[in-house]
Amino acid sequence: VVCSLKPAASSSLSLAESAASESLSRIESLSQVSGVLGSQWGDEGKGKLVDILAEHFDIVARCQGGANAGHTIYNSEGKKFALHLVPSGILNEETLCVIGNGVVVHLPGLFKEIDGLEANGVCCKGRILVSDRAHLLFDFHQEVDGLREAELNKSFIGTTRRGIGPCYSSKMNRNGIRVSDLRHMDTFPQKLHNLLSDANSRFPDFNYTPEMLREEVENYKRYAERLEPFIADTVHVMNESIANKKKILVEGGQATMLDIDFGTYPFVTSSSPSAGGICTGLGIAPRVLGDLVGVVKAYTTRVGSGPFPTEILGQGGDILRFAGQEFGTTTGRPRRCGWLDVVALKFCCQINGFSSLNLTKLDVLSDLPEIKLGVAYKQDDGTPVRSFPADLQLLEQLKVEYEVLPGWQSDISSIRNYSELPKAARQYVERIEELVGVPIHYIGIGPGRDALIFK
Ligand code: 2SA
Ligand code: GDP
Ligand code: MG
Repeated sequence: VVCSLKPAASSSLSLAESAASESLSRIESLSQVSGVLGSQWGDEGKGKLVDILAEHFDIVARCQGGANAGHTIYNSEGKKFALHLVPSGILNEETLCVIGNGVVVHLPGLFKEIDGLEANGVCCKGRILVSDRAHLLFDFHQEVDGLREAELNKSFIGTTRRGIGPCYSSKMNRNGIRVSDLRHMDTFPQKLHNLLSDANSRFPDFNYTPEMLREEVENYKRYAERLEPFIADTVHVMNESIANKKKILVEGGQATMLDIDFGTYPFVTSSSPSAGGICTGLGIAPRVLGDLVGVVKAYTTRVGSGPFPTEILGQGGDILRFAGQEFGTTTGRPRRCGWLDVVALKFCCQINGFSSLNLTKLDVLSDLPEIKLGVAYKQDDGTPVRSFPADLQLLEQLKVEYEVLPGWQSDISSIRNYSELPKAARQYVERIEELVGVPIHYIGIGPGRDALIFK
């Protein structure tokens, strides 16, 4: 089913036409305010689904994270775009893209991204709003990110070094600088001086000089001018849009297992990529939230350090990494690979209350003779672990129980109807649904815009 097909007018519909009409009505029935969230450790393919759904929404909004995110999408001509701060609705020219108050914004990075999009024929003018409440992420936050990682030595987190943790720390310390502060260039230098002095007193290798402040203030005078047309009270915009019956799609960055509260702390990011982050990161009420689609890869990947119970070490992991091209979209780092972890996925479904799932990259498993599903955790002495544990020591030691399912060993990348998938592929999909208790409505069988099966 090619998602962009419009419903056929004829009363005697072919199989392909009726499937297309069903898929369109499935997208159109998504709630007025819907969300697409990562349900593992990130890179599930959230960007692709958001790009496909964007055509049916007025606004696509980011609510958390920053340029640590890497969302890869392809336009209808197959041209590749890697987005970091700009929401994945940008390729659909009718969509307004909102960068909400919960996002941390590195302005030089944002401008570079916009310039890159414009150079590739994507018009951004008047289509991107940046919240006046969003915090500014400075170059020095990125430097501090690197210094913190170096200090942690062997127990480093494996951050993207995009300054995310240090910027959210400034926000929580209550000396952060917000987009609205750019409108007061008289007080801006003092605020920046306070932040830089803080870093200077904390890190011996951070060399703060008056010249550094002068240069950065000059840079920000220019950035402030360029940003002015993008700045908006996005809380007002979002709530007015909801009152005016506009359709809003929230695009999550990272994923629940990297959530500052629910993830494998401290090996997490510094924001709330789960459902709660939507309300705090956009200023909209919980009761307006409708459908939330959890995006889940048909196997698991993780980039950076931290526990990964179903990880496949050695050659097995390499096979998945190369078949799935599992390298960081932002940093190019090789991603760790493993089997689908149903215990973690159930935990994630509980926290977010997903109405449906998008199972992605099913095509990547096509060559495997058999596929494993991690279905339960046990302690060394055989005691079952009931839910995803907080205790990292326990997580590192537990044993995973697997179910082994047959592979299908055939190319599924050109299939567009669920019923045409090989029986073993359908069995895999349906076993996941059964174990997790959430329906899989979308199945990814390739990176392209049309490579989506509606179930
Ligand atoms: P950070 O930079 O402070 O948010 O890092 C903390 C942890 O969060 C992980 N993290 C990610 N994991 C997967 N994908 C992410 N985005 C990029 C991508 C990553 C890349 O799309 O591939 O290119 O390397 C992302 N962003 C943050 C990170 O690995 C740390 O474990
Ligand atoms: P995100 O951060 O969740 O948006 O995901 P990323 O863009 O970081 O990583 C997902 C990668 O998988 C990207 O390169 C996508 O183009 C690709 N992708 C998404 N869905 C599919 C799929 O169903 N099959 C295959 N083979 N690739 C996919
Ligand atoms: Mg990514």
